[in-house]
Amino acid sequence: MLNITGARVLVVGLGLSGFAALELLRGKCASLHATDVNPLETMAGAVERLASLGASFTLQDPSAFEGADLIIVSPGVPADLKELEAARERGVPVIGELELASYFLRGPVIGITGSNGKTTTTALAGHILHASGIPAQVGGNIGTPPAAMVDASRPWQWNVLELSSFQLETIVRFRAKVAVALNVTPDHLDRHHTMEAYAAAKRRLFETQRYGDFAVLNADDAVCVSYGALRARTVWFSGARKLESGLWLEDGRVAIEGETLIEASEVPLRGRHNLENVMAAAAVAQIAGATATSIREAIRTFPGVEHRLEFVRNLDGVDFYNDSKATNVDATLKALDAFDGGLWVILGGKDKGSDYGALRAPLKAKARAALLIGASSSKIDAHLGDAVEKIHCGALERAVQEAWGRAAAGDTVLLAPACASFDQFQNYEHRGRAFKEAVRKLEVRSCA
Ligand code: UMA
Repeated sequence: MLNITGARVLVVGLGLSGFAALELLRGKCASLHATDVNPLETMAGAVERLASLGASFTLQDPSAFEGADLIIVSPGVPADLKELEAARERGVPVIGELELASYFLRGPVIGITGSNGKTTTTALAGHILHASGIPAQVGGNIGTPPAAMVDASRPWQWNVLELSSFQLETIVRFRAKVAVALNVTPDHLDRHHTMEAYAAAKRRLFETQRYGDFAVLNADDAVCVSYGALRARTVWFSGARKLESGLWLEDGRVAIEGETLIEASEVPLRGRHNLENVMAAAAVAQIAGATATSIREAIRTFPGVEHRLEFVRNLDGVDFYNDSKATNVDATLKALDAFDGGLWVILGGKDKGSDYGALRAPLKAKARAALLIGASSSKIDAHLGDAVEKIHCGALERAVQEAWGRAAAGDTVLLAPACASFDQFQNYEHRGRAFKEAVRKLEVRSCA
């Protein structure tokens, strides 16, 4: 059991998760301390918030970690930071914010992970549960830190959590009654170093499950299949073939145990990958008690999620789509898969150690040009070779203008960058908003 009473607790990272952890711990331990690589004064409102929490602050250096009895890390803080390794050697427990929250969160957890699609699936699962009258709150990597969900949690209410490898890497006791893995493809290799370590971090979600729990897994993904060999009862789904049991896509319809759940044409989201997300969310909702009828109705009315293949506008016959959340190569492949052709694809940003070679074939088949932006432009250029015309634009707004200047009616301008945003933007939301702003500023081209 976690010993908080009387402990001197250090919270590492003062973003959403760090502050949520501090709020949760207020009044529960002997003293609260915080550290961050950035000076407190550079973070809006942080001085006042820390003062109101009665927490002290030290800029992140080895001394900040001295004397702590318990260390809570934010998801963005590498678990192998040398100060954390040293603390573990001293016998100091180091846990993540998710693990901390799990000690206080009431109600069962639905944990949804995967390299791509987890935000859409989490939002959709929450939408179906709400529409079905099943009490649920939604949070995690999607935006609300688990620690900030504790107050509103109730024993009879589901906690639907989007979970990243960063959050799962350090779990010990945290357990999901229903755990979902959508797909596991290379991502965050700058943080996890190897694909094996990345897959192992996500595997933790299934390792802490018990008999009687459920695992909802993609039957076509080898890593997800490997998670099925653990303790939980597995519900499989497939976007590619008929299964013996579970959910699959067949003759243009989503089927549960062979019975039609919904026609694919009724799903208001583009792309086959979204049908996989629909299957996973439907499986989760069914386990939580939703009926096929209410699941179907809720899917039909799902508004989608901002920055995920989000339709922005049609101007002069040219469609603009914002998939700023496509922060890795696999997500961009899925976005390309959702269109037939005529694409002007905006790629680039902060590289995460990715290989962009897999984009060559679909770009050659479907794209009129790749518009390259940000720090990874040269690397992407080299990896794409001569598969597609490449236009170096530097900034996002310039790429939008360039694409608009050359696109013809029927074409699509797609932001699906395959990279993180941090070289030019605060985060992918900021990048998505900047794209939409640039698109809104475009004006109809006058006929010559
Ligand atoms: N920091 C340090 N030391 C370090 C590294 C970071 O002090 O060694 C500090 C930074 O200076 C900053 C703070 O840590 O002040 C940020 O902490 P954080 O990166 O954990 O960010 P939070 O604001 O707590 O947001 C986190 C998730 N961020 C990451 O995992 C990087 C959010 O996911 C999540 O929505 C939020 O918790 C609530 O659960 C974002 C994300 O990009 C959307 N996630 C990745 C993804 O989806 O690919 C995993």
